[in-house]
Amino acid sequence: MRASGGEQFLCRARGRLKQTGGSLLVGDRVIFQPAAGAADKKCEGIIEAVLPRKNILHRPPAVNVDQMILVTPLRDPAPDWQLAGRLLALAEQQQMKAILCLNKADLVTAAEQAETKRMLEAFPYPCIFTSALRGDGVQDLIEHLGGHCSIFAGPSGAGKSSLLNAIHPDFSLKVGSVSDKIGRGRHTTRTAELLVLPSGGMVVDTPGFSRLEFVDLEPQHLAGLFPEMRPYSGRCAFRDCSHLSEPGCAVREAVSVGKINRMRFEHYQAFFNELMNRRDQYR
Ligand SMILES: Nc1nc2c(ncn2[C@@H]2O[C@H](COP(=O)(O)OP(=O)(O)O)[C@@H](O)[C@H]2O)c(=O)[nH]1
Ligand SMILES: [Mg+2]
Ligand SMILES: [Zn+2]
Repeated sequence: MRASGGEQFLCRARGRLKQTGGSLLVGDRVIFQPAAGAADKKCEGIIEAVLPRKNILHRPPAVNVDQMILVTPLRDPAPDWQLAGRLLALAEQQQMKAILCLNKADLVTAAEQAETKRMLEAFPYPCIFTSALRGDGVQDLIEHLGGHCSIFAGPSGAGKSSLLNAIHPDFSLKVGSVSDKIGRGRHTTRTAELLVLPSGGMVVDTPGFSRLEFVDLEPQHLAGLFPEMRPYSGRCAFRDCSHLSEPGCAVREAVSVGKINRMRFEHYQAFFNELMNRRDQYR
């Protein structure tokens, strides 16, 4: 545990932590009592209570995260835009801010980068082109991290650990997706760790996600996770419009005139159908 002044304490819980059913996760805020007495016990403490959690992420578990840095490689591996869309919806569901970080900018030409920029017109999140290798965008990213607790998400091999090392070389995080894969079946640490930035803010590195499903989400609530749709979804002819095929749909109209990014709308359609199919399966 880290006190508000920054000193670290090794803590035990007093009995069972009833607020959280006994569990303690990365990012939890607690009230603890520094151990009294002997000087060698100076850095020990006892956790009295866990404060209410603002949000919770599963796989890897982390709580009280303010913002997601979604790292998507421009090449090697090719960008999985739908996975990016899924993670952004997940961030919205957990009331986290999100930033899209397009990494490995050194591997694409200026023309390819411009093409990606065009594709991201009317994208509702800040987009930063970065290169952990060359340093592009790293300063910009640091500025977005100040004062927040941010989780680095995105597929394995995207460059999350490399970017964190570029931001703060002392992190010395292990880089390389290939060795990650070899280590997976063995005793590799798969838990997330909260890292403190000298420039302010905290970050959580994650091993990456491959298959992610929406949890506790009904199809009719999906549009609420697309911030750019919110100004239009109340203006559709039907109050319960799914925005897929109904006449008089203000959302589709906004897509057709370029006010909503087309790729984002395609993600919405795909996720909506997925949620409907899943619901039908369990009927
Ligand atoms: N060319 C290039 N390679 C990168 C960049 N960032 C990461 N890599 C490489 O991509 C691989 C995966 O990086 P890593 O940080 O382990 O990805 P993670 O799984 O998302 O943490 C490693 O071989 C890195 O050296 C970058 O900006 N440019
Ligand atoms: Mg990594
Ligand atoms: Zn509609």
